[in-house]
Parts: sequence; C-alpha cells; structure tokens
Amino acid sequence: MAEVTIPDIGDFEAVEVIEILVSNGDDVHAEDPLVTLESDKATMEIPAPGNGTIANIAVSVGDRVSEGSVIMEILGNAEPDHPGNLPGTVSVERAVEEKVPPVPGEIPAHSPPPTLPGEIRPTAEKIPHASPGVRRFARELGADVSKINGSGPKGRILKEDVKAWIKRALAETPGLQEATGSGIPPIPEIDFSEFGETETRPLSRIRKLSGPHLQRAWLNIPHVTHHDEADITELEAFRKSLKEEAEQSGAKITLLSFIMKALVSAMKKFPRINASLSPDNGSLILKKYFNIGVAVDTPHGLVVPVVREVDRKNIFDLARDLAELSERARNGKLKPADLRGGCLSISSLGGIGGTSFTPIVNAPEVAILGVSRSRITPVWNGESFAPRLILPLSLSYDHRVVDGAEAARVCAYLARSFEDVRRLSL
Ligand code: CAO
Repeated sequence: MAEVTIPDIGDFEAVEVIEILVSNGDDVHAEDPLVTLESDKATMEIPAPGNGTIANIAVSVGDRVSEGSVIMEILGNAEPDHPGNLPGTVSVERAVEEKVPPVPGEIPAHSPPPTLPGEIRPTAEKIPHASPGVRRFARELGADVSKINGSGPKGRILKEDVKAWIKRALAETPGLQEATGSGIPPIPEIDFSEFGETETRPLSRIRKLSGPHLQRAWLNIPHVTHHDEADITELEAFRKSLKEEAEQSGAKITLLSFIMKALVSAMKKFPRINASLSPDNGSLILKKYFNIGVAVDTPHGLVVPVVREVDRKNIFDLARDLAELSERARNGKLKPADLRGGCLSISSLGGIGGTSFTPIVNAPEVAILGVSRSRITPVWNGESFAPRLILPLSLSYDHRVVDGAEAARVCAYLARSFEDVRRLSL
C-alpha cells in the first residue's frame, strides 16, 4: 500500500481539487490521472505513481491541497510499470498548457458557431474550465476551449461539448468538410489489416505532447536550414587533453559542452537568434539571458531540457549539467521547470551518425542548431590534402526573424570559433 501525495507543483499553494477521476476499488496504472487541480493560472492532473487499486480517497471536489497533501492510497506494489515522467513529478501538461500558442490547424476565430439562446460565452480573461485531458482532446481536434461553453458541473467543458462545438463549426464553415484546419487535406484513413498483420500500441505520454508541439512549429514557422562545416581537429585534440582533468571533476566532456559555449558567443554577436516574435508577430523580444535547450533521445520520445545560464558556466559545469539533465530525461524524472525558459536549442545526432539534417525550430525560439557526426576528411591546404576532423552543422531558422545571410554568418562564426579554441574563452 502506498499513500499518494501531491508532488512538487511549483509555486502553487492550496490549489483546488476540481475533479476526482477515480473511485475506490478502481485499478490504475502508473501515470493514469487521479485528480485534477486548478489554480488561477493552470490546470494540472496528478498522475498515479504506480500500478494498483485505489482506496481511501481522502479528498473531495472543492478541497484545497498543497505539496505533500495525502489524496488517496494505492493498494499493490505501486511500482511504475515503466519509467515515465513519474513518480514525484507533475505531468508536463501544465508547462505545455500555459505556453501553447495558437494551433495552426485551429478552426479560424472569424467563424465561430453562433451563440445559442441562453448561451454565455466566457470572457477573454476567464480561464475555461476543462481538464488537461479535455484540453488536449480539443487541441488535437483544433478546437479553441475559450470559445466552448461547458455543460458539466460549474460550467466545466466536457469532451461531448468539444465534439458538439466541432460539429457545429464544420456544419457552418464552408469548405471545412473537405479540409481540416488551415486547409490541409487530412491523410485518408486506411485499414492496414487488409494488407497484413498489424499491432496498435498507444503513443507514450511524451510523444502525445511533443507531436502537436512539433507540428505546430513546423506549420507556423517558415523554416530554412543552412548547412556548414567546421574544422574541429584542434578542438578535438584539446577536448582529449582535458580527459584526465574532466574525470577528476566527475564530468565526461563531449563536444556538446564546447558547442554550447560557442553558441552563446554567437548569440551575443547575433542577438536576433536569441529572440522570439511577440504573440501578435509585430515585434521581436530580445533575450538578455542565455539558456540552451538540448534535445535528448529517451526511450519514451524526444524531450528538450534546458541548461541555464550557459554564459556563466565553464566547460566542466556544462558537462556536468548536461549529464545530469540527460540522465533525468532518460529516467523520466524531469520536472516541468526543466523544460522551460530555453532561448535556442541544439539537436546533436553526432553520437549516432549522419551527415546533415533539418531540425525543427523549437517555437517560440527562432533557431536550432543541428550537429551531425564529425569525420576525418581530406582538406586541401594549398599544397596538399591534409586529414582534418570536420563537423557538419545544420542551423534551422525562422525566416520571419533571421535572414539567410545572417544564418550563414552565424554558422561561419561558429565554424571560426571551433577552429580556434581560444575564441571559445572570449
Ligand atoms: N561527432 C562524432 N562523435 C560524437 C559527436 C559528433 N558530433 N558528438 C558526440 N560524439 C561522441 C561522443 O564523444 C561520445 O563518444 P565516446 O563514447 O567515445 O566518448 C559518443 O559520441 C556518445 O555521445 P553522447 O551522445 O553520449 O553525448 P553527447 O554529449 O554528444 O550528447 C545527448 C548528449 C543527450 C544530446 C545525446 O545523448 C542525445 O540524446 N542525442 C540525440 C538527440 C536527438 O534525438 N536529436 C534529434 C531531435 S529531432 O528528432
């Protein structure tokens, strides 16, 4: 038997329980949502820390809870059946939920369904009452919850309300029957079992969250990728010379720490790559801090934890931060705060292979640096071919903010920084 307590929910205290999603005697699996909490800023689900049977539910709708409050018990071993985002961490839904920009596939705001008699629309300031599950459902269908009236208790929006809203919008918007969202025809449904044996597996929680985020970025941002190469022969020799020192400091120094350092230097020289467009796309918000997201490949999908204040850290600090964050990412132990506040991201596939690729900008950031595998290449030095270690770089950028020439300058600057190790300490 294990007590289920409210994990670290950030700065929130005495948060209202707005939904209890299980009953005594229910069998649950790790990560199944148990209760929904709602503060004035966010709605969050508290997931089951492991498998088992629900008993002694200690809270009711309307109760207020804080970190450490006991909400129920789970009979059984309460061991997670796989290392997801839990236990002890709240679903990353909250972080995503608060920051979600408009979905490109959303049904256009200029064609809302007509107000029904007696219907009251929520005001722009009011937070629509809907659980994260319903919000996710609405987002997947391209529905804006702020425009939907809830028929549940206290005006809560239910899945049925989302479906009814979509049906009305489809019926009233000419042409929407043939196309979804921004006019992109849907991929036709196919019964694959006609062609052979199949197996259907649910997507992991991370994939369910990262999928719409990637699609949103891909559809919203006019992407261009600039490819370049850097000669890292001397840098690699320098990195290897640090091996002993690194082992003493408890950090394994990979190329990535140097790449982060060089990127900060480029962000200072080219401030537009450390910026985001304002929500109305009318201005550029330039950031004076230097946090870098690093894409980490985990068994459950891609996550991008953020290394903070890269400008204030040395190579050893960065190597330690990176090892610690990627370890927690792979064990499903990241907290929502670990995923927030990034300025620019790096996606390094260098440990795996490849010669170049086109990473998707991690919106609302405006650029992402892709790094492929370095390899010894014969380079003409004016007299003969010399074997040099060449690192491929792929900078994807938001062309609304960064011009091609600027992207080329950024890459050339990065290449120069890598070629001359001393520049990295500038
Ligand atoms: N060229 C050649 N070798 C490289 C390299 C490069 N560009 N980058 C790393 N390596 C080497 C490392 O030196 C290390 O070698 P040794 O084991 O011999 O010391 C090995 O590859 C493995 O490195 P690593 O991947 O463990 O460490 P890292 O610091 O380079 O990267 C991390 C850390 C978390 C970024 C990486 O593990 C990872 O998850 N990469 C995948 C990112 C991803 O999925 N991106 C795609 C996003 S879009 O879908």
